[in-house]
Amino acid sequence: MIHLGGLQKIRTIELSNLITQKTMLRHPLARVALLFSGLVSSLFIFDFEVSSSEPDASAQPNFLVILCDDLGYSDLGCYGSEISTPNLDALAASGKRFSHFYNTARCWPTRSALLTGYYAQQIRRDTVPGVKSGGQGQRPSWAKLLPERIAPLGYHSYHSGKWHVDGLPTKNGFEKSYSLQDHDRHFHPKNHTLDDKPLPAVGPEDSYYSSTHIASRAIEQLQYHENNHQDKPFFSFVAFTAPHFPLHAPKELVDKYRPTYQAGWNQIRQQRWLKMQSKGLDFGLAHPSQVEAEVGPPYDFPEAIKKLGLGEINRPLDWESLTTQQKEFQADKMAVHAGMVEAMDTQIGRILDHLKNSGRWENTLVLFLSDNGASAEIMVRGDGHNPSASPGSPESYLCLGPGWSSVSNTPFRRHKTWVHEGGIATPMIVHWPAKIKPQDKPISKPYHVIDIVPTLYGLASQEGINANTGWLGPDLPGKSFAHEFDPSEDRIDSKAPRVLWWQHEGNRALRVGDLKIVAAGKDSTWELYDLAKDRAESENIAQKQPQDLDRLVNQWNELTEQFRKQAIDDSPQGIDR
Ligand SMILES: [Ca+2]
Repeated sequence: MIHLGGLQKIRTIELSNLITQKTMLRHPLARVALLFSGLVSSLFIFDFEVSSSEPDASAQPNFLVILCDDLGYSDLGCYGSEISTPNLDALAASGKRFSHFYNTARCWPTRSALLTGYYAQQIRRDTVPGVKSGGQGQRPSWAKLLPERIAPLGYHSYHSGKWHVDGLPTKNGFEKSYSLQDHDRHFHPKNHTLDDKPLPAVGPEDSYYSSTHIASRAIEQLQYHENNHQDKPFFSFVAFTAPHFPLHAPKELVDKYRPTYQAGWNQIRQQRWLKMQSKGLDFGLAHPSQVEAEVGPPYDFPEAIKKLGLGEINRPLDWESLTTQQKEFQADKMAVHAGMVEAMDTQIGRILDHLKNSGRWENTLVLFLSDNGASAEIMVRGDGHNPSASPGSPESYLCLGPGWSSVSNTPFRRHKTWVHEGGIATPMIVHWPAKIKPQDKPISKPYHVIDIVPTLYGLASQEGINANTGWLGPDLPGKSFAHEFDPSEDRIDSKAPRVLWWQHEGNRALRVGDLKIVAAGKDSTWELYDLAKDRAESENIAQKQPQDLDRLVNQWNELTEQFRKQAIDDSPQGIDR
């Protein structure tokens, strides 16, 4: 049940979500909260009806969620890239793109948020001071993953690729899992599991490539589903490890892209920006963000720079100031990155073909997104780096670095781990022939990976999350974006601004409507931007609008404290619901 604390929270913090989220409106106490708040007209009362009918299995959609790793905002053709991504471009052309979709800036917090519907700090999957949390944190018992939530609704769930969530996939609702746990080898992984049992290490003679194998396993699982649960819907979670470092790609693709990137990062970034604008992604900006030449990788590994040789450079300096050796080395790195993205797109095409051939195409909702922005990191791990090895080959260990990640994140500021737009903005494609009408213009309302659980659960249950759902734990901070699929659907939208919160390694942000406060690093001061006209985060208006700054900072502090309290509470009975 909701006690007073829960009610207070709904009224003060979650109000914007509450007004738009039918699921919460169905709770009788949420109704009372709204009626007393005086902020809703009587029209909303039509949303209050509770349906108790069982879901109609024939109408329940299948879900294919494709999450990739460290892909930048503009790395797909349909988001402005020169990289060939025909399968994802076609998906976007017959579906929709989101222009303001967000992740959490890092691998593991995004995965836990995507699969639970909570901010990672609420469930101890990103650092909370004084609490055992972060990459090694264990979720509270109430923070279940989506597969366990939708199993009672008839769904069978499958996982293929990166995991990076606490616990094992098959102990968390996934019926089948291929888990690639070796994050240092795209060609010959040493650690990977099938249904959580170790597989033999892949030998050098094997033709294994991560994206190919992840797709093959996903297809195998879908085939298993057809053979064993044909009348039931599925949730397939395909988590590619591309294009995360080390930059490894099939040689023919690296060779294909090598000439392209001789042009250098200044020119490619400008080309992308021009193409983005032609694709409805201009954000009202006159220019992309200024590349911050002094901002390098988030972590220093000076020994790695030495191992990589004189071609490596850890600052995004003007391309023309680079030596010939640096230009060649850097251009090759981007060629491998592009090869990884194209190879992943090809493998996504195989999975989509399987859906078409198995009759699941019409009623499968496909989501594609990235777990964080492109990375400025530079390091050498795994089997090390052989300077004489061909770039992108198994003996090489290369990272994108800040020069090219500034291109991948065009037109935004900063990179993976930061919560400026470059770290947290992701391309997001949705496709569902049965329900989604193709739309050229991107959906520009802000959404976040915390919104995926409310969306998918709502579609699976055909009702949403309500008092009868039996969920333990705090109210979900996210809201469904399913109404965006069909703009003709009657819907009264909230006038209240959307509130989104971030924190990662001292980097902090809060977006309220179009205003965003952001700070880089634990002790740094807050900056304030109006994203409606300055999504490049170029003009800090903190001094011009001190009241807005104070209001947002207070709100960030309140939410942070609320999430900290939730993170320490393991007992379902101690939680508001
Ligand atoms: Ca990542």
